[in-house]
Amino acid sequence: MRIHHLTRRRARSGLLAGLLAAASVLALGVTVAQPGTAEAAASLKSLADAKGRDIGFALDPNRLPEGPYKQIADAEFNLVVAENAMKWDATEPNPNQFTFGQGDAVVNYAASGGKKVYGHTLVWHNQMPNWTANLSGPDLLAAMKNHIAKVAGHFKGKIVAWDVVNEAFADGGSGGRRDSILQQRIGNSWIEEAFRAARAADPGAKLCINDYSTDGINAKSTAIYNLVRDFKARGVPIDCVGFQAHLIIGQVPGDMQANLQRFADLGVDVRVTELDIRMSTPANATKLATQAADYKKVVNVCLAVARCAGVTVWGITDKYSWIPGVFPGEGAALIWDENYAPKPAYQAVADALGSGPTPVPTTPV
Ligand code: 9MR
Repeated sequence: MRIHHLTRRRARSGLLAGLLAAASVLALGVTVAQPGTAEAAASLKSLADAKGRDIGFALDPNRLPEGPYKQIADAEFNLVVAENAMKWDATEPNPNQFTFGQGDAVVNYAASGGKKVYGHTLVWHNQMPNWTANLSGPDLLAAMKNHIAKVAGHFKGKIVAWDVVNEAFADGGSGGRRDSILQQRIGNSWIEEAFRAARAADPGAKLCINDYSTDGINAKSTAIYNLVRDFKARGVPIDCVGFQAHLIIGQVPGDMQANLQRFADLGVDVRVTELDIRMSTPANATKLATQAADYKKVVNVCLAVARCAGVTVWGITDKYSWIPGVFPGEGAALIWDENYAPKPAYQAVADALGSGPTPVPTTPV
């Protein structure tokens, strides 16, 4: 697998060379694959394109003026998801008053580079605007349906798939719903109401349910599995399941492929939606090697499941990752470091995307 000089040098000579390479990046400006050169052939984007899979990243459009951020975003990905810009608090800060500036910036950026947009997220108990806090059940249901109609309606035709509902299930072994205000006030029907509203608003978008700690087979993933099976049986619209994969080094579930496959066998697409693999900081060569192997495992899981649409990483650089703010003492979870130097995980993802048979393109049905 040909990959640009910086990455090859790091892979050959270990951490010291990596540090020197990172320093040279700082001195010379970031080296990323440039369009129009032979090196561009080895971008993650070109490798994923050849496999017919998506390689995505969570975008903060406010970072695009930062040169290396935009260079990597442009060169390495064929799919974009808004890290925060399309959430309820960002799009409807006051009742029925919509602000699409940031979301439009994400869509416009994607369109300028021919990238797909994955929508995140129509309904989530987090990042709900304050005005929803005291609504009665019927009013909250009406507000949720209006929000979905307006937001999915605004972006209609531009979104390949929406996380319609995010993180609706409880942690731990209960296999139950999360005790959110949506669940408390509307009751069990809120999830299917959301999916029906999303289908009506944008019939062309695939509709997904998304969650974390569901990457392996466990009580939480089985609860979602049962919901998808029930929706399919009753004709409630659902097309896909997202597995966030906020993982810890050395802990990729051994049954992740079997888990994704059991969902695919229900007749839905699957996708790794928010991949990052954290470690205790500071990083060292051993931890980075483990992380690289783990990234490769996750990409290989997706490639092994025919209905896995792709893998999305939850950001570009460790500089802006959400991890250290939420898990103090942990971080270094992404595939470019804080100085935008590619980590061993970058080469590992490239190796996974570049290996094995490349499917013969078929006409989409
Ligand atoms: O990365 C996002 C961070 O910038 C926000 O502050 C945070 C707010 O809760 O949400 C983060 O993204 C989350 C995603 O939307 C849903 N799954 C978990 C992600 C990490 O918290």
